[in-house]
Amino acid sequence: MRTLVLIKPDGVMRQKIGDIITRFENKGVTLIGLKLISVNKEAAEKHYAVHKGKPFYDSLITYIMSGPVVAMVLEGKDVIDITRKLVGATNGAKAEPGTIRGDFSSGIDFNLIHASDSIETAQYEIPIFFKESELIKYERADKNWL
Ligand code: FUP
Repeated sequence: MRTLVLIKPDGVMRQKIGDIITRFENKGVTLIGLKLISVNKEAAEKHYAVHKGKPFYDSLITYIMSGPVVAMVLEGKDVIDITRKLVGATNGAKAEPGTIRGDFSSGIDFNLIHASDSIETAQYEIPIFFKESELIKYERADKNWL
């Protein structure tokens, strides 16, 4: 199972890349794709198509295009649920302490990170940012302990 994670421009600008990736590494999922990108309009609109027409859609598109984004693909058993738990609730004000949003975000406008919410969503989102050839297949050396 795979999921797409984006560290959004506020996360990059606030120097949280290392902290966020460390949490995923520590938890035991496998990082199989990683890049620093500028999200163009086409990718932004495709990624957020599900929110088209909602009042926050335009600001969402502006936000994701406002600076560098770290895109990654994580792989592992139950990786979607595990990742969503580590990310926390959408609104940082309500996210539990210990989660990424709970620790670093205090609102909904800038909540640092995106993570796919289902297998179908992951299958839709991953190809927006990665070619299959950019995903590296390997096993973690500590896999038997995780
Ligand atoms: P999440 O899956 O937790 O990232 O949340 P959603 O897919 O529901 O929302 C995607 C992004 O839209 C959020 F990161 C923030 C933004 N959003 C708002 O700004 N206002 C809302 O009411 C809901 C979402």
